[in-house]
Amino acid sequence: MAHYSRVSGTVGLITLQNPPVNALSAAVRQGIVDNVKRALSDPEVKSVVICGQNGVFCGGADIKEFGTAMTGPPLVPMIHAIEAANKPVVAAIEGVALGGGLELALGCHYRIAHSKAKLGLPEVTLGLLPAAGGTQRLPRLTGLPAALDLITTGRHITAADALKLSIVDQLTDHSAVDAAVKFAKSVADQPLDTRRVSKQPCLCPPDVGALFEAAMQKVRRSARGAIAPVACVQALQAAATLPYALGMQREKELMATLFTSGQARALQYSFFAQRVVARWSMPSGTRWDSNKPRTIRKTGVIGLGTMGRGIAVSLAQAGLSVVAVETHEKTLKEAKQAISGMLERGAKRRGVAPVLDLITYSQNLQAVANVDLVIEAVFEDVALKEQIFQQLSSICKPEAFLCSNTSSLDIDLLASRSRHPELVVGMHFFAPAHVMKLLEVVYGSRSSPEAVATIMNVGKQMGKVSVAVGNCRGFVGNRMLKPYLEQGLFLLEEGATPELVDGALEEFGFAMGLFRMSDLSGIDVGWKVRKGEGLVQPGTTVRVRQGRRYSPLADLLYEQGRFGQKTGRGWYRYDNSREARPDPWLHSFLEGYRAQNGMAARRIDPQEVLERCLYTLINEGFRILEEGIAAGPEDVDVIYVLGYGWPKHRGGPMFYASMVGLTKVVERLEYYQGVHPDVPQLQPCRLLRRLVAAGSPPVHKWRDVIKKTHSHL
Ligand code: 3H9
Repeated sequence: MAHYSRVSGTVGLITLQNPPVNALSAAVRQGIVDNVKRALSDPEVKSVVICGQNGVFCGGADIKEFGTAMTGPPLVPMIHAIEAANKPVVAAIEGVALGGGLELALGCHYRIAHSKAKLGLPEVTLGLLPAAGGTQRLPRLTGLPAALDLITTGRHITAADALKLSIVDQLTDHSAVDAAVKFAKSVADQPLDTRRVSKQPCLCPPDVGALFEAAMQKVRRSARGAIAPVACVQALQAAATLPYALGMQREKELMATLFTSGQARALQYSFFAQRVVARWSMPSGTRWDSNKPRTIRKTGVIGLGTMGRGIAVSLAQAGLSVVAVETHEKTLKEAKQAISGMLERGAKRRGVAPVLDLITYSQNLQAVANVDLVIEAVFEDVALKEQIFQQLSSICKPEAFLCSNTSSLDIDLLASRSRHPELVVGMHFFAPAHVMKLLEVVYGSRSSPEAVATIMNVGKQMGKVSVAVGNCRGFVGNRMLKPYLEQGLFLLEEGATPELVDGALEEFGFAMGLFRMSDLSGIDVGWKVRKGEGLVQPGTTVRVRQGRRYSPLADLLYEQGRFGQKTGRGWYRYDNSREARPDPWLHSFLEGYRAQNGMAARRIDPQEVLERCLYTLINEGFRILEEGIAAGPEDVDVIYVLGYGWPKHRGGPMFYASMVGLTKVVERLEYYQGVHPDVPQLQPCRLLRRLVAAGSPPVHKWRDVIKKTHSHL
């Protein structure tokens, strides 16, 4: 809807009304069309202002309408009619002007923005392009290089940057609507020819061919198979080389291809999935928002290694005070320097003052006696963590929340060391903790809903997407990773090379294949985890352990001191650089290993790599859903996209399984299980079979089947 009023005598004020972000639904578009007509035909009205209610201009097209039979007036002619108006139309931008919202503003003759507003064309992040003239009008205002940057990345910019780029004409620290009304009156009689952006030439640098070649190379490299960024460059190429009307035609054609693509569906699913996970509920059905989070002001971080430093920075940047404790003097000194550097760089990037004084340092655990929440981030050693929880339980005030940044350990065990197990929750951050958006919030069997609600809220304050998950070894992300990594090792035993496996996974869209990832995170790290599980048997190559197939290949590399990037050798070699190079030593090591174990190398197809690695990971995801460790497929997918480099345009493992077809996933798992009966992870899990039996419903209907599965257990 849109509300109309006449203000200040001669200004027609159109207010978009569609909470919470005034998305351009059919009703809003109809409201704009009707009210623009009304204002233009009213002789008393000399100029028009368009704004949004509740301090938000517009969040763009209504994404919920995509994929439905769209009704109501289309955006493009609506915006053209505004631009063609014979009375000045001014956009009053508060809150956000994103996507179609910014395109609407670009069709207006003037734009006045509040200094705190954010602007951008984020369509590419939804697998689309700005198809309401955004690709044609923006470069006419900003020039091509800036338009290429904004449209291919979809990043939001500040109002100050928008002013510098000529996207807006004026900023205000007060009401943008009041400023726009005043401005609209002042320009009521001004000619409009130079204000119609589509009539302006596209601002091209002299070497435009080279600019596009470089831009195309850049997006192809970083898009990893995503089609929307490429289409964005093509649309901008049309803006640079074709007259406006033909450029619009090209924009429309490119959008038509993207609009119905699987990638757009995946990315839009991802957008909503990130919001669904915030509405988490515990298995008992208790919604977290009905259990009010407690306000947290003072926090503590124990252990200032890489993770602890990132967590302290992230807490301080969220405005929380932090007591940072590190018992080793040398580490503490280094951490202080590192944390100050991170805070200063972060502040510079965001154009704010660094919050160095929010962090105080101590070598003594007693320093956290007065905090509301402690995050323990010491080395991943269960005995050490148990001891710290016991100490914290007597040092901290009784109502303090005690959290552990463990990546796999038992939260119930840690809780059992505290006098208040209901206040113990896992906070699994991802490295680097001040950059990565994901936080797994792990509730134990005794964690109270209030504790989980509070930690979910703290995660949100820290700018994280928090996903509540149940307690099991490795939680969701690392638990699913295990069968995936194992398949990689089995494939090496059977004849593959790290390059072949990684090549297939990177072609699929992962930023890094599993062996490059293992070299980066450290082969020693995985070895310690397996040792803790009692799987390591130094000096032997026994290939069945704990009753199932086991590959000791990674253990053998560990025994050779090949820990990955940090030692310059791992699955690859790194000659004083981060670049992974194939290593002839590794190839002959694999040949020797196969010969020693009587294994003949066979030719392995990239398709087999994908099916075995991805389908076992997906199968584990279904087990996690079946056990209620994750509430729904969205939770699993958000974790994988934000924490594990799963290609965004493929939605996440569970969404991908639904696109491949659950029947096919089951069939291929059964096939591989027939070939490898000693690998239980290849056995399709019960929920997966149940979903197939239920006719493979779309992913948003899986929760119903999961609920039924739980009620049968
Ligand atoms: C487009 O414009 C295409 C055009 O170029 C051309 C077409 C021809 N539609 O994120 P929040 C909902 S494509 C529908 O939690 P925040 C959201 O689902 C669009 N719903 O709040 C959530 O609902 P719920 C380009 C939308 O304050 C609620 O609003 N635009 C839309 O953290 C609150 O959202 C974009 O890509 C929408 N457009 O952040 C902008 N936007 O309460 C997408 C939000 O049921 N939106 N919702 O969970 C955003 O980036 C953020 O939502 C925003 C607010 C920054 C606006």
